[in-house]
Parts: sequence; structure tokens; C-alpha cells
Amino acid sequence: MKTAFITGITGQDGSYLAEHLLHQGYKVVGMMRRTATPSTERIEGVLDQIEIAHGDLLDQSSLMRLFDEHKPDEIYNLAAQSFVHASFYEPIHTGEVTGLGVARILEAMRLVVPEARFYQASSSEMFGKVSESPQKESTPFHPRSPYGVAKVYAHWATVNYRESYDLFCCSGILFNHESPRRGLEFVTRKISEGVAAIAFGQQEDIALGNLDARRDWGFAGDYVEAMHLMLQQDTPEDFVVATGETHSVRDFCDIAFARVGLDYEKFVKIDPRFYRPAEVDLLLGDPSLAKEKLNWTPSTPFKELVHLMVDSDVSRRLDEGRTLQAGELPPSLRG
Ligand code: NAP
Ligand code: G4F
Repeated sequence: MKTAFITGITGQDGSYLAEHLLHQGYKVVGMMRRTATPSTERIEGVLDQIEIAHGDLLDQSSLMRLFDEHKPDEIYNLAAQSFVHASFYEPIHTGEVTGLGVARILEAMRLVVPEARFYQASSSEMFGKVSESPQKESTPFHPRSPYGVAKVYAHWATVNYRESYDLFCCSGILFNHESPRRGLEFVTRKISEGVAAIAFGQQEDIALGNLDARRDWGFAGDYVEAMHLMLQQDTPEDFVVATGETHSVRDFCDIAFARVGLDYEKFVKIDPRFYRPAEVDLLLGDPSLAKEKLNWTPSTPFKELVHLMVDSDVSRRLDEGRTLQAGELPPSLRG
């Protein structure tokens, strides 16, 4: 039985990847940092099937100790300070975790388990101010945030460990991927949760920033499959993972509010606090290489993704636990 070691196990992707790898017959070890209140909500369903290991990307010795203890065959580095907006206010911390943290884990792997295979969670934020569309593996990077800068460092560290030490290191350049497990601070979940709260009379409006930003949004459950496929190749390589479609934040609002029979224009307020010092205006990925070499394709269209997220936040509120049907209002909105 192969052992997979996942950092960021408590996050959105960590939870989906753990489920996927358990299905594939792996032993899964998930790394958690010590916090005053453990955040295991997303992995409640699999906690009894995985092993939790305590460590931190800020602490090199913890990574070396854990690799020695668990001897992983595959290492998925999903841990990061992952919120772009926060990175403008915590640039040093973001650099330490999201950037240098990857050098720490690569060095621990080189010294302790050099035969292991390594996946780095790279990001479309690295393309930033894009020089071509769609963006592919060869598109130059121009990051627009401390987060993007840290991810570029981490990406090149991953490529360098592959080239310098012949380690099996892959970087997945993933475009935005969402789900009902998405953190509440990210725009998609902020909208889906806000729509549900408004539909139930618990909130009056949603304050957002730039509605014209465009992203290539896919479903997280699909994207973790690509991570696993990358580590099953004969040779390590980097891949763009995306849907090949782009939509604006405004489009997301429109579909999300329409799902509960409401017009977004009446409920969305613009608040300059949610603008960023520098914006990434447009992201659109070209997943051709992943399709060709990994046989990977996304299976969740944009509208379906928006509905999935709104329905989840609505159904959590429904006493019966049933999912809202299209065009049907929650009981609190019925006349
Ligand atoms: P997420 O939900 O924010 O999860 C981040 C994880 O990192 C959490 O488990 C968090 O633990 C952990 N973490 C933070 N600081 C740590 C530290 N110092 N040591 C150890 N663990 C630490 O992020 P996600 O959406 O699942 O994304 C997973 C990875 O993919 C991230 O690296 C992200 O930057 C990258 N990525 C995401 C997307 C996307 O659209 N979702 C796209 C491209 C790349 P706590 O629970 O303790 O906070
Ligand atoms: O949902 P977001 O915060 O995601 P962002 O910045 O694209 O980053 C996410 O995707 C990256 C992949 O490209 C990951 F690497 C990263 O870890 C993270 O998962 O913002 C999306 C867009 C931005 O243009 C932002 O300015 O939505 C715009 N936006 C407008 N109003 C807002 C808001 N974003 C947030 N978070 N909150 C708002 O009120």
C-alpha cells in the first residue's frame, strides 16, 4: 500500500484529495499545524481513515521528523497562506509559508526521502498581469501580489529540485477551483453563503469589490484528480489545470442570485475595502497538455458549480436538509 503525505489537509483541496486517495487505496497521512482550535471540519468524514501528523511549513525539523517517521511515497504540498487579499497585509508571513515553506519541504524530501514523488500547488496567480490568453505552461509569469510572488519562488524551487537533484517534482499550475468547502473569504463562497443568508432573511446585502475581474473557475473535486495523475507519470512535468472558460465575478453573482429567484443588482453593494492594491484582471487557462498527457478533463460546468455552491449553503439552512430546486424559493421567502 502506497503512503501519501498531504500538507494542508484541513483546507479545501486537502479534504478532497484525501478522499480521492483513500478511494485509490492509499494510506493517507495528513499534516496539521498546531492551532488553539483545530479546524478539522472539512475532514470529519475521513478522520477515522487517515493519520494526522503534527507539523508546520515554518518548522524544517518537523518536516524532516515526519518524513522519517512515515516514509511517504508521494508528498502533496497543499499548505499555504492562500488568500491573495491577506497577502498584501501579511507579505512577510505569506513569503515565509507560501514561498520559503516549499524550500523547507523540498530540502526535507531531498535529505530524508529522495525517492518520494512531490506535488507543488502552484497557482494561476503567477501569471498575474497576463501577457497572452489563454495562459499555458510556457506563458511568462508576472505576479501581482505578495502571494503570487511567493508562489513563483515556490514554483521555481520545485523545478530546480527536479533539475538539480533529479527528484520527481511536479508543479500543478491550477486555476481557481471552488466547492461548498471553499473558505468563506474567497469571492465565490462569500457570494453563495451571502445569497443563502439573504434568501433566509439573515442578511440584507453582500459587500464586494471588483465585479469585473474574470477567473477560470472549476470544481475542486475534479482538480485533485489531476494532482494525483501528475505523480503517476513516467517523468515529472508541470501542468496547467483549468476549464478553458472565463467568467466575471458579476456573472457569478447573476447566476447565484437567480438560483433563489433574486436579482443580484438589488443586493450587491460595492465596498472599496475589497479592492486590491493590484488586481489580476483576467485568468483563462489552456488545459490542453493535461488533457493530452494526463487524460484529464474537468467535469463540472460553470453554472453547475455556482448552483452546487448555492444549493449547499441553502440546504444547510433548510430544516429538512433537502436541496433547493431551481426556481423554488426557500420557505422564508414564500409569500
Ligand atoms: P486553503 O483551503 O486555504 O488551505 C490551506 C491549508 O494550508 C490549510 O490546511 C492550512 O491549515 C494550511 N496551512 C497554512 N499555513 C500553514 C503552515 N504554516 N504549516 C502547515 N499548514 C499550513 O487552500 P486550498 O484552496 O485548499 O488550496 C490548496 C493549495 O493550492 C494552496 O497552496 C493554494 O495556495 C493552492 N491553490 C489553490 C487554488 C484554489 O483556487 N483553491 C488555485 C491554485 C493554487 P489551517 O487549517 O491550520 O489554516
Ligand atoms: O476569490 P478570490 O479571493 O480568489 P483569487 O484572488 O483569484 O485567488 C484564489 O485563486 C488563486 C488561483 O488563481 C489561488 F492561487 C489562490 O490561493 C486563491 O484560491 O478573488 C477572485 C476575484 C479577485 O479578482 C477579487 O478582486 O474576485 C474579486 N473580488 C471582488 N470582490 C473579491 C471580492 N474577492 C474576494 N475575496 N472578496 C470580495 O469581496
